Amino acid sequence: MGKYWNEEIECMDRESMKKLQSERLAAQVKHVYENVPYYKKLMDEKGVTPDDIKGVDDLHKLPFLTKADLRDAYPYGLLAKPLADCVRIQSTSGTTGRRVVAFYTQHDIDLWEDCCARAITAAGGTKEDVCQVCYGYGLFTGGPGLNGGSHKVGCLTLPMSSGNTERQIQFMRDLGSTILCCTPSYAAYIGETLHEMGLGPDDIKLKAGIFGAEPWTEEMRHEIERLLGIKAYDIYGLTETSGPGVSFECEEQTGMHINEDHFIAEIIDPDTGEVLPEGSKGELVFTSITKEAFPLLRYRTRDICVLSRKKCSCGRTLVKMTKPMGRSDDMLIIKGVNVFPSQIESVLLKMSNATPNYQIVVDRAGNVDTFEIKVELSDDMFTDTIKSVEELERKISSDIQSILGIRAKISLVEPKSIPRSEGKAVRVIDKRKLV
Ligand code: DLL
Repeated sequence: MGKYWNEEIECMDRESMKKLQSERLAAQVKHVYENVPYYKKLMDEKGVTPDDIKGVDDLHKLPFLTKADLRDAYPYGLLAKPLADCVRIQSTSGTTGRRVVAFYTQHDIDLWEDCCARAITAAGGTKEDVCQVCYGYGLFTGGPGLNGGSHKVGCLTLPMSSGNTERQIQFMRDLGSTILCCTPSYAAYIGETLHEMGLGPDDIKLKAGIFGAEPWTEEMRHEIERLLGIKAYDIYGLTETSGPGVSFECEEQTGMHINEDHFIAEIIDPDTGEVLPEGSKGELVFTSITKEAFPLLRYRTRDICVLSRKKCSCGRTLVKMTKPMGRSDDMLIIKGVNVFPSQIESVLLKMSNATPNYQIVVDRAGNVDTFEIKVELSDDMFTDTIKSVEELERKISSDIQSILGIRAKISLVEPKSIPRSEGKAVRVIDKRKLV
C-alpha cells in the first residue's frame, strides 16, 4: 500500500475538485431543503432556494448555522433522513445544556471511517501495523472514529480507550503497537509514565502517533516525539462534522489537509460573517457535502485558523488548515473536555451560600491540565463553620464533575477577593500558552 489512502481524491487537481464539490453541494442543498423544515425556514428567511446554489461560488448565499441552532433543534430538528435509516449517534464531550448530538447513517459512518483511514495512512499506517486507540470510546467521537479508520486500513486494532496507563504500556509492549491514537496530553502522559517505569523508546515499537481533540503546541509535539521515539501527527475534527478526520497531517507536519471531497472550508470574519481571502486568519466554517443524516451547511466551528493552498511536498492537493489558534467563543478544552464558563456559573447559581463570582484557572503541570475554580463565599457563609464550608466545597465539586465529567479543584475564597473588572468580568485565566 502506498502513502495515500485514496490517491485520486487526495491529489486531485483543483479544477476537478471544485467540480466535484459543486455537484455535491447542489445536491446536498436540495436534500436538506426538502427534508429539514428547520433549514427550509432559514433559507426562506434569507430568500435563497436550492436553485440559487449551482456550485461552490454560490456557497456564500447560504445562511450560517451555529451551535445555538443545534441547541434549538435538539435532538431531531436537523435530521435529514428518517430515524429508521440512522444507525448511530455520537455526542460532544461532557456538556449538558449545550450537548450536540450527531446522527449517522451507515453510509455516513463509512465516509467518516474513510477520512480516518486517510489520516492513518498519511501517518505511515498499513495493514502491517498494530494501532492502539486510547481516545475515549462511547459518545465521544475519538475512539469510534479512529477505531473504524484503523479497521479500514486493516491494522490490528487495540480498542483500549483511555486510562490505566501502565496497562496501556504493557499492552503496547506485549503486542508491539506501532501507532498510537489519543489526545496529545495523554500521549505525553504515557511517555512520562514509560520513563518513570525505567523504560524508553527502545523498549516499545511505536513509530507514529495521531493526536488531536485539543490544542497542542510545537514544543509539545517535540516533547512527545522525544519521549516515545515517534513522529507525532495532528488530526482535527468536531462532533458536528462526524468527528476526527475532517483534516489530518501528512509527513510535512505543517498543517492539516482538509478532506475537501466531503467538507468545503471557508474562513470568515467572526464579527461580520464576511468571507475572507485565502491566507487570512478567521473563523473556520464547514459545509458537509456528503453526509446524509446530519449534513450541516456553513457551520460556524468557532475555531480560528488560516487556510493555505501552498504546494505540499507530500503531493496532496487538499487545502491545509493551521492548528486552531484559539476560539471565537469562550469554550475551553480542559483535559480534552469542552468546557463553557456558563456551565460552571449555572452550578454556582444553584447554591444559596456561594456567590456567582468565580474565576477559572487553567494551567499545565508537566503535560497535564490543571483545573481550579475559585469561588467567593457569601458573607454569611464566610463566618460559618469549617465543616459547612467543606461540605459546600464537596457539593460544588461533585456537581461540576457530574456536568463536565472531569474533576476541578474548588477553592472557596473570601467575599470580594476576586478582582472586579470595570468591563467584562475576567472569568478565565488560562496559563497554558497553547498558541
Ligand atoms: O474533539 C473530535 C476529535 C476527536 C478530533 C479525536 C481529533 C481527534 P469535539 O469533542 O466535538 O470533537 O470537539 C471539537 O475540539 O472545535 C476544536 O476546538 C477542538 N479540536 C479538535 N481537534 C483539534 C486539534 C473532537 N487537532 C473541538 N487541535 C474543535 C486543536 C482541536 N483543537
